[in-house]
Amino acid sequence: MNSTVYIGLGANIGDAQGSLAAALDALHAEDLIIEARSPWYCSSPLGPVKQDNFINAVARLSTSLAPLDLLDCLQAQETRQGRRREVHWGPRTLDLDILIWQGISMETPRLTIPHPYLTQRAFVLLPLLDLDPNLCLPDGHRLDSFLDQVQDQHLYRLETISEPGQGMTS
Ligand code: A4P
Ligand code: MG
Repeated sequence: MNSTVYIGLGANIGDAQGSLAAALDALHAEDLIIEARSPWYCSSPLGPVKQDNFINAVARLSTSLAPLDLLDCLQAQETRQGRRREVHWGPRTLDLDILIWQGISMETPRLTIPHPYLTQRAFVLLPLLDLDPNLCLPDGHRLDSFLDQVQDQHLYRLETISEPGQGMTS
């Protein structure tokens, strides 16, 4: 049976939007279907590292993979697209994070779901809500209840919300 999963995409080196679109195209496969992508957002860098603005987006997937297998798949794609893990929270060509896995909460050394910083980041909350305005965490909390605490974070949407049938990945 397939699971519904939301992943976050981010990049701030080179053609960031092109890299994120290329990653979604490459990930789309028999055991991993990209169902929808949020609009692209431009966001100020969050965290202690001084770096360029990011392009961020979120995608909804349907997959038959197990959580750690999906993480392997995302990390392999990051590596294929030139990701180097040099500075924690530093600049990157491609970052793919698992944000929400419907019905699953887990905390292991390699993987925490929901993503531990999800509720503190406007650049994931807003695109998640674009895709599914009533989305909740596995514990039942509505995502829109966290918007107040990220109001001071700077980001803007780069496009209007896609109509069904429009290209998802480019
Ligand atoms: N890991 C644990 N849980 C997860 C999960 N749910 N999804 C582990 C993905 N990975 C998860 O990640 C480090 C390790 O986290 C992985 O090996 C995996 O086993 P990483 O991608 O190698 O390193 P990182 O990205 O530097 O660390 P992290 O903690 O993933 O950072 P974040 O959370 O991705 O934050 N500002 C803006 N505006 N936009 C951004 O996209 N991103 C970051 C990085 C900082 N500031 C930003 C943005
Ligand atoms: Mg990451």
